[in-house]
Amino acid sequence: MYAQLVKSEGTKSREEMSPEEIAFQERIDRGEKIEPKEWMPEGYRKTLIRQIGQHAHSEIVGQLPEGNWITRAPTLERKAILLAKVQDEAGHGLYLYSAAETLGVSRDDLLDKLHSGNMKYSSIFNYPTLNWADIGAVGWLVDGAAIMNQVPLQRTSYGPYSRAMIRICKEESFHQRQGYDIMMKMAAGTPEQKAMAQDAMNRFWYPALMMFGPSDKDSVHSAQSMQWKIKINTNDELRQKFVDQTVPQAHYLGLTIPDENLKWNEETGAWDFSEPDWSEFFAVIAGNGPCNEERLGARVKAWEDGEWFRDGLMAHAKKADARRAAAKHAAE
Ligand code: BYC
Repeated sequence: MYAQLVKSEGTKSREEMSPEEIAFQERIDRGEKIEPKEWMPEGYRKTLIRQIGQHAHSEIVGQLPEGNWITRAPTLERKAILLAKVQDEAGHGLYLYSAAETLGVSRDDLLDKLHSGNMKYSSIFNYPTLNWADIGAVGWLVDGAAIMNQVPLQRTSYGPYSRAMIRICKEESFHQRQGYDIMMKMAAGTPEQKAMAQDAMNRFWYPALMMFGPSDKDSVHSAQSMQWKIKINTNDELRQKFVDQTVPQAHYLGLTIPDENLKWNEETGAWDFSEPDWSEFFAVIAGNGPCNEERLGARVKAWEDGEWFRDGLMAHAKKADARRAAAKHAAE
């Protein structure tokens, strides 16, 4: 069915699987959820830690480009909405770090890997938000792409991840609508405001398309992740769905998608579009995007600045434990 997918390293045919692996695959095929204490292949655990960890990192790094605009939001209402959205992203990070912890990895370890550049976060957050229209474009296109990817993940095979995604998706759909609402105001505003909306769309269109990951022929993990139902769709399938959903929304705003090859295809019943510049994508995920240094620097600084607080919490917890132990001892 997915002939275009490259075979992921380590993907096994049924003949190559151990009896435990066969039983595990049969559970997945029946649509059962896998829960934390149950047996799972080491590759399944590692893939989940990588994906959920990267996803959690994306949420907290994703706060940075929008957080910059809270103090500069044009009205009190816009400020309150943006503040709520940015707080939601912190919550998403926390659910996801908790889901990853159920796989036996510590949050400190995941954060250490992020800070040392050994774990990724979404490419999209390495692009700058230059003006208020960018906040509209981020909500509309970036959160729009995020939901397109995350709705199927509600059915992912790992129980804690799938349950976290249900709540996250509810909040993401509000995020997407707040972005579109900003774009509606800008696109219906003065010629200068409409030009800002178009400029933001021009800069965020291709980076948003890149969020779905490399094209299927270059996606090293898809085949195995789909066999395990960690991923439900291929990267290209979701990218196409996103384009099909977004083109009419852009037309409604009176904005032009920055792609000369964008064309309705009667045969496929979908929009044909240009691929992003994949060399740019690979440069960004290798650490060489416009804002990689700034984003990682901000996260490392937040971690270091919070050390006194973490130390305080631990000292308080130790004292409370000692008090409880002493009270128990006295009562015996
Ligand atoms: N950015 O084999 P592939 C959000 C990496 S939105 C960076 O296709 P996979 C938010 C990939 O990790 C975003 N790296 O991988 C929204 C792999 O490298 P490694 C978060 C990327 O995992 C608004 C290599 O490329 N959403 O949170 O099967 C506000 C080959 O790729 C990207 C999620 O994380 C990328 N865009 O598929 C705030 C959703 N794409 O790991 C926050 C969950 C690919 O071997 N994740 N790579 O070194 C997924 O669904 C999948 O992991 C992906 C990639 C579709 C992203």
